[in-house]
Amino acid sequence: SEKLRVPEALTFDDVLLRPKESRVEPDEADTTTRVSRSVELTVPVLSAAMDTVTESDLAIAMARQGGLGVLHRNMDVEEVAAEVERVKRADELVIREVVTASPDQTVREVDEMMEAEGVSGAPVVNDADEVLGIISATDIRPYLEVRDRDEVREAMTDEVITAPANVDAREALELMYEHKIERVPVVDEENRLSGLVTMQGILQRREYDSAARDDTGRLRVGVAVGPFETDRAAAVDEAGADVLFIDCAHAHNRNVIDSARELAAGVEADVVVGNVGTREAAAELVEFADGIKVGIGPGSICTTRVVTGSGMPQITAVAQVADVASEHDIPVIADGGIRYSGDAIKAIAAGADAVMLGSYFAGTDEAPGRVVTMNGKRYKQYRGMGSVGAMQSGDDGNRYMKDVEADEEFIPEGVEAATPYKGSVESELFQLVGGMQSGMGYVGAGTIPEFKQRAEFVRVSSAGQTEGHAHDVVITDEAPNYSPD
Ligand code: RVP
Repeated sequence: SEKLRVPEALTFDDVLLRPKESRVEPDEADTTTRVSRSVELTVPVLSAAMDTVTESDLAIAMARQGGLGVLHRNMDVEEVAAEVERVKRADELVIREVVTASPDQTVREVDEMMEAEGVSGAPVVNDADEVLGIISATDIRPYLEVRDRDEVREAMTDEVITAPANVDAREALELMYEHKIERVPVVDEENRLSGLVTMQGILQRREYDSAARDDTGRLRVGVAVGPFETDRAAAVDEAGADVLFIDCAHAHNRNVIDSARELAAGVEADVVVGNVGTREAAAELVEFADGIKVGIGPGSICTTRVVTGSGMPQITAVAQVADVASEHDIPVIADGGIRYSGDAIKAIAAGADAVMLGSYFAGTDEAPGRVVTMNGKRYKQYRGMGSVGAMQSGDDGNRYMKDVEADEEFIPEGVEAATPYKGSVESELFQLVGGMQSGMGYVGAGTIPEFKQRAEFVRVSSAGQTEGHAHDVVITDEAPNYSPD
């Protein structure tokens, strides 16, 4: 029967990268990529928009390391807008929420205030927010013993060095060196306080020299939005989100596409649409999306394929979508099913520009939720967004259910689980990206575009698959990038 003439579809374990002549040392391999039309990353890795994975803490850590966190949508609109702002503010050169003193406070009061706020200096402003001076712990110290009821105006430095709103890091540092100061208030034309630049802040930013930053130097952040959630989209766009991820388990759906197209036209941020897993779906999305996300059922906590009988093995899905997307110069993100760095680089070989991972990050310190111990091992909770728990705690518009009330019975497509506790995102990303760079080295490619060109797959049998894992040995020490289960 025609019905039984079926095409083959492959996933990670079905293929390996064919080694090729190389002049590339792994640590020289450049992983710079694009996740959407105008957003570039130095690290081609995103953390999943799931309520046990990405909130602002993880998003901040991801962006500092050069990747991108995508905030989940199991929180209400105000909450997620505040989360976006937290990420955007985290590494800002100019601090906007400044602790200030008033001239007629006593020295003692200001000392206590600075202690409580965890700062060691404060601009002194009047009721109109005009900067009158600046006071630091050093200014206060001599007063505290004998004259702690003196007013701030006595103790402050009144010849204060300020900077204009458009100051950059270099100029701020120049001012600090020249005047031997550690903080510079930022003022408008009328000398009203609009922010503060600190030496500590500048040095901290320097530590993250490959961070994902927007044009004004703030960290980048992605946000998941339901295809029909116009209000959420508008709110997070307004809050400064860099990329919106229009999130649907099956985006190749007429209503979803129509709504996503409209939503994309109304926002300033780039818009990535997904998930899809076929050429035909990609052909629809390239018309309006700034990026396409691929994955129908590969996720570790996902039961879509078992429950619905539908899906597409991930290497084939990525390759098919990338065939179409690359013709339109639209980035592709491979989402789900990645367990090892080798899987991640295979996804890129298949045509993806970046990868998204859930379980890999769910066990880190920066992911929400606490560490639990079972049988002497440490874990963190990790659950599918289409699991019973996530759908019950989510608001409406969850990507795995349509028009379902919270207390209604529904058909889950995910499970609730636990994943081994892992430590910091920084060390997890170091292993992941390092392994990907080594993969680029085996293929002899120095950049992601070159790698996509050069990479070729070979097909692996199940014997070859067994051979590839540690075998016929008992592992005695855990490797930081490999666990056999
Ligand atoms: P993984 O990295 O294999 O844990 O997969 C994470 C991905 O799984 C998510 O980015 C999302 O696309 C998908 N997901 C999330 N929830 C569910 C579900 O409940 N079925 N699937």
